[in-house]
Amino acid sequence: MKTQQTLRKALGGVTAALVMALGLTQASPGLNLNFAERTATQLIQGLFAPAPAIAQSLVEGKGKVIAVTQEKQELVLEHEAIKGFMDAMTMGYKVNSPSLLKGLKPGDQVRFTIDKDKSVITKITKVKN
Ligand SMILES: [Cu+2]
Repeated sequence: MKTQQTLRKALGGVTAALVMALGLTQASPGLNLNFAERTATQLIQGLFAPAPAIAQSLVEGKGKVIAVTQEKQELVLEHEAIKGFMDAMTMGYKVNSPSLLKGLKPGDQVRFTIDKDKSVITKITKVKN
């Protein structure tokens, strides 16, 4: 495909530039060129790697805090429907860190992110009522 060739050409240029930049920072460029080239290649691959599976399993929702259960690291939320995941309901949900519960109290309107794979809330922020 033509676009792929163009992309590859462009990548080659970027790699070469990175190799030079990394090479210049090395004390003995000759010895470390392989290292620089490898590092540059890894950087490039990282840029074009598909998003990790974790990112795809995140869903966002909106709702109201009903209860905060610090000792169980759990929130009870009355939430709106989350498209493709859950209908509107009231439910208890674990948080992945107790710090997420800090400052939350019943009645707070919140936006939250759920990791579907791990079944935990990974992010929660208060919204103004
Ligand atoms: Cu639910």
